[in-house]
Amino acid sequence: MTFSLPDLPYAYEALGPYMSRETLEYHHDKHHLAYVNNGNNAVKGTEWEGKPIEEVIKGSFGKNAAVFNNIGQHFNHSQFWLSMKPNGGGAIPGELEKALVDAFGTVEKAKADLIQAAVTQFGSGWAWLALKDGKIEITKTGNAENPLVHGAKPLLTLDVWEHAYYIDYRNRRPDFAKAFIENLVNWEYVAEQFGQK
Ligand code: MN3
Repeated sequence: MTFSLPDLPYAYEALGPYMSRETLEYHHDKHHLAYVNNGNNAVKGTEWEGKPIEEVIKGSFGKNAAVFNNIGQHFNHSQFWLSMKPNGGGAIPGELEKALVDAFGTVEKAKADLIQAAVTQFGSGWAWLALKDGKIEITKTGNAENPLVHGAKPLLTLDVWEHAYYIDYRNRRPDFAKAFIENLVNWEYVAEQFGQK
């Protein structure tokens, strides 16, 4: 069994004007596809061939850079597409909203902390809302790293590699992070992930 590129859960134009068709064509059809293809090649003949994705990621972390980087990026991007929806950002489902208030004081503070994590991740990487030991946390990781290798479950995934925003925002990563939080996040998906804790 090999890994395959998931379809986007919305049309290419659906996230405009916050994320363009052109960005999605490059990001999903070219960048993500390359991680899938390179990951399948890297896994071939290793102890991780045919294993579930989370097992591949946790097992290859620090042991096999080609496997970890490509399969990690496949996982991260799959989560990223699901973390967005057209007309996103609105109301947060009750139980998740309560958990965010418990963890960060206010929803606005949680959003601000997430934007701050995205902006301060130096170089390529990711910002996350994750669940660890029953608690919601905001983290950032470099390159392909993700919460799985730190014993946490990703709830919300924000790609801050330049390829995620350069076509639409050029160097303005803070504007991209703000647009993601305010206009793109699929809070129902995040709540669903939180509910499965
Ligand atoms: Mn990316």
